[in-house]
Amino acid sequence: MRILILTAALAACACGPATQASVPAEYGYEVVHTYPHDKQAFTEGLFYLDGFLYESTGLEQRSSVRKVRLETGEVVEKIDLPGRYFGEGIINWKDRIIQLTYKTEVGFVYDLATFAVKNEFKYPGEGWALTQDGKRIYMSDGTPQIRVWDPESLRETSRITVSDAGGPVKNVNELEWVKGEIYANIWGTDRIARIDPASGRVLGWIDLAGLLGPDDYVAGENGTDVLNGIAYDAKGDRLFVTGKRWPKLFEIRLVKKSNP
Ligand SMILES: [Ca+2]
Repeated sequence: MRILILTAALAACACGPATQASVPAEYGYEVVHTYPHDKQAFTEGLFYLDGFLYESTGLEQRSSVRKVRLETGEVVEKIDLPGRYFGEGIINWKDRIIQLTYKTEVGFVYDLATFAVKNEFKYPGEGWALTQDGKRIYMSDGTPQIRVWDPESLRETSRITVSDAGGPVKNVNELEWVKGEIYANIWGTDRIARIDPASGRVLGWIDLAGLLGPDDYVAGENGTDVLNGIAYDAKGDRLFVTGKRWPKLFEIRLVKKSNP
């Protein structure tokens, strides 16, 4: 019997290397380009499409959806939300833009070309961010859960729980689908999680500390706020990040940190 137990214990030890392999990789960054960003824009949603950035801004009385020229920051299309709404994540689907609001449980659908409001829809709970993979829409609500939606009906079909070795990851915010992974800003931090959409497991952490330099920070209630906003140009393989009321938007390249 003792031999049997020993054999079982040895077999259990074989799990060691597999556990080690599941430790998320750590990434830093290099800045490839710096672009202007509206320092009044309280960025809540961001995506890239055909040469332009589409951005949603938050705060009551201040919320909008904008189409922005990447190189200059020029706003070429804009719609303001009714003052009671706090705009949150946006994403394109076919000829539409879909937008969440923070606590009002109402989403808006706009015409991608004209920004005309096409319709509204409802969902329960808070709305934080949206992205899509060409088949499904992914929606964050500030919890470790990412909701999976059917893009036509905007109905929930399943959920993903984001976790790493420390357990569920809270404050999952702005999302971006990047080469088969979901990238997510973790609210209130300088970190982006690279998430496996199948398991919810964090595959890697991107550390963006120091991206916005101290000279670009404005202190105070209406000053510079947190990192938020990820957009990916799949054709050009370009990754863009910015933050709430940041004067700059950055194209970055990830740099894997060496293992400790
Ligand atoms: Ca995004």
